[in-house]
Amino acid sequence: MTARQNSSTERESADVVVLGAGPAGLTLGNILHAHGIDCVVLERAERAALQVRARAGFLAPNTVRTLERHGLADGLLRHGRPHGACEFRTDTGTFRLDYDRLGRREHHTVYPQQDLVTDLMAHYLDAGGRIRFGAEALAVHDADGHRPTVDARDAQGRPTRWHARYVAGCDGRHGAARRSLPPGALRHHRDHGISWLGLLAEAPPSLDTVGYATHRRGFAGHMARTPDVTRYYLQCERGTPADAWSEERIWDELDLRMRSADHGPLRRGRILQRAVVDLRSDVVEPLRHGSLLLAGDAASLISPSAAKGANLAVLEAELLALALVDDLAHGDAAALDHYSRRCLAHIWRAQEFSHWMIRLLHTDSGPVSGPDTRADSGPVSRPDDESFFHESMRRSRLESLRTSRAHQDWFAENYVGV
Ligand code: RFL
Repeated sequence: MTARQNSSTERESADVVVLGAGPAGLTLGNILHAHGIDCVVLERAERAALQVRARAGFLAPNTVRTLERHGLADGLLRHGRPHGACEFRTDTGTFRLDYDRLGRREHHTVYPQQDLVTDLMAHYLDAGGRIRFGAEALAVHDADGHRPTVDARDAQGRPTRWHARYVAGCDGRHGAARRSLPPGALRHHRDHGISWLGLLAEAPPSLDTVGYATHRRGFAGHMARTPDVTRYYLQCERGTPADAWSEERIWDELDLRMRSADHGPLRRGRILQRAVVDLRSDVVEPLRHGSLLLAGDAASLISPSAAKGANLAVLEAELLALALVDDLAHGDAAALDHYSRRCLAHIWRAQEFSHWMIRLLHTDSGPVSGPDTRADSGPVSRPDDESFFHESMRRSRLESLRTSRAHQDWFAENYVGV
């Protein structure tokens, strides 16, 4: 349904205009479309680019169940791999937690985010859903009323105005939804002051677990993605350009921090992608502003330390979709009224655990960028330093996780939970 508005602006409409085709927008679009709700997804990127954009990969059991409930889990059930253990390598020793035998005895499913996005797009389009690729949302207007509009630019650069009943802002951290929030919206922001060099290596996993290494030179992490591709993280100094380190230096540093001398060398390979991630938390409150509703990264940013971002996005998208169906198909607005409060409870719980993980995994002394001249143990700082106090607490937290079954159960429950 397209009409000319004024001389050059296309005018289009849908009951729900979804901004962004990431895990949040596509889960939402699929559920709405399956319930007969008129919706469209506006996505700035082209389809091919979305299918190779590697990000998260650990799906929580709740995420899998949510996608299963809506017939969206075929690919991940066929190709995803169960994962239920992590290993902590520290200067006081190494220990492994089989979290699938602790807490709720649940495991992750490893399935790369770009594969999930590819599946969700195919499912939605095959069912007759509308996505406008190359369409960038610029601003949301009149969200305080019942007829919000979205100004967008289509793939050819032509201005388009979308008329909607609701706008779902699933366009991530820098999207138009966040930019269009009214002045009263709160943003709770925390910069953890820590940066990671996120790497995707064309190399088989070197451990059969997630690997978390705390080291005086900084944190290093290992996460399986596929049998041939592994994600690594290396803590780096804030402001480090992503291409500052040579591949050889990256692998040497990973070997050092992961303590390969004790555990065997990492399986090296070409670095396929690299990006610097500044660890930040950011929560918008509330998530509903009249007819504009936020989900996924647009609603809250969470550091990747506990693999929660994509999982929260799917969970929120389902809650939002079902609330919109209640309202638009059945005239019942109660779930929509509670949407923000319900999501924020999950978001803050995930933020708290992610924050706990950040404090567990980073020493005050790292990251160190020069050559390694110090031994791998011994005092990190003088006993009168504040950093000594923090470091002692961090070590105590690790020791408690290593030895206390109650603490391990708590960890397992939170690690797989959203
Ligand atoms: P997404 O996936 O960012 O999707 C938002 C979509 O909106 C589009 N978009 C717009 N479209 C139209 N108009 C505009 N103005 C638009 N602006 C943006 C974008 O092109 C995009 O397609 O958000 P969503 O759906 O909320 O999903 C959230 C997850 O993607 C995110 O939480 C995680 O991927 C975070 N994350 C990671 N999480 C983990 O748990 N483990 C990881 O290893 C991990 N690695 C990562 C990550 C996020 C990264 N980014 C965003 C910097 C690595 C990276 C590089």
